[in-house]
Amino acid sequence: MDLIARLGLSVPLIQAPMAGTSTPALAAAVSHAGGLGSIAVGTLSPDGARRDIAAVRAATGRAFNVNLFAHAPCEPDPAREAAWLDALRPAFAQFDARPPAALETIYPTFTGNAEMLAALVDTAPPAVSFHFGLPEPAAVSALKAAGCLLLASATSLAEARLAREAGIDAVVAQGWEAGGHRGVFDPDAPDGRLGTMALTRLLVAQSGLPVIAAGGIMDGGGIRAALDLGAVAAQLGTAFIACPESNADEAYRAALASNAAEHTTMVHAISGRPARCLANRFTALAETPGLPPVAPYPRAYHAGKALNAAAKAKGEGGFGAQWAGQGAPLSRALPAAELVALLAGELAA
Ligand code: FMN
Repeated sequence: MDLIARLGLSVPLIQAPMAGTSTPALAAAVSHAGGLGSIAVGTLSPDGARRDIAAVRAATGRAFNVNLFAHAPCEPDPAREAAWLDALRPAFAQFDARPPAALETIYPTFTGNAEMLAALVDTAPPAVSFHFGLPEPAAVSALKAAGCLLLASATSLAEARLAREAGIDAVVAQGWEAGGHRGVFDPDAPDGRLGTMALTRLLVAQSGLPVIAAGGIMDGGGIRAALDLGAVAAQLGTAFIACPESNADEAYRAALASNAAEHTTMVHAISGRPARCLANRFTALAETPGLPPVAPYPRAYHAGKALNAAAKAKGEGGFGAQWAGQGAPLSRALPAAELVALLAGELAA
């Protein structure tokens, strides 16, 4: 299957779905410029997903991607969560605030989510991608019958093989360098931490699926390197955060544009799953010795978002989920269409 031809792309480039940061306007601008724009609906309700899909469609007639979280359903763990909230109490107190009394599952997984599946089948986006795991067989069949091309993140050969067995059409090889949440299917299993180069090559050779390379790719030279490794396209997230069409707040943009971009770190404490973030006050807090185990994903994120809101209310932006990959210092703050044109030009040079 020629993924690029099927999606009608003129640049072998996917703007990564970025929950909380990507927007319909960003996705539409990227798609309109010849790449594949993505929206992330994993944190939205089915109605929110329908609204965002309609917004992309209203802005461009070109193909786009809709991303979902397919993690294992979250089991509340009251004792562990109470200890975690207690450990965060002093951080909240710095901003005259208190942690939430109890954690909530702030968004459900796509797994078993019949209403979200119905929203996707009804709207039939050209591409649908999954992070943190794979959809159930019935969802794969329904989405394929609706004409959707299916993509899934894989951080290892084992995950890529599972994607192939599940009927996924192409795999996003997410290297250790990548910004945002690691797509590992089981966050409690050992993580081989493969870098983008080794993982892309491995999946090209052995997964049996077309491979999209992701992690640390910031410019046309990086995209070309990914193609040289045998990838059919590159997926770039961090490169698009500084676009005016993104939802990144001022503190995030300022950090990305500063020397702070030279330091990213993998942090569990913000959401309950490992994610690569600009080193900031939250990641420093996460390294405090003697912290109890972090509450499970996404329940920990309820507290993480509350702490950021409390800090922001007092003018401190350093507790944000400032996800970014290792290529962050190469970020360029350009409108998305200009950035895609620049990337295409660099790739062709
Ligand atoms: N991947 C997803 O599949 N779904 C998401 O919602 C998602 N959110 C992200 C948010 C941000 C701000 C970033 C930087 C990445 C996110 N990712 C998400 C990971 C990307 O799909 C991709 O793996 C990553 O951006 C590639 O690395 P790079 O950021 O170095 O380009």
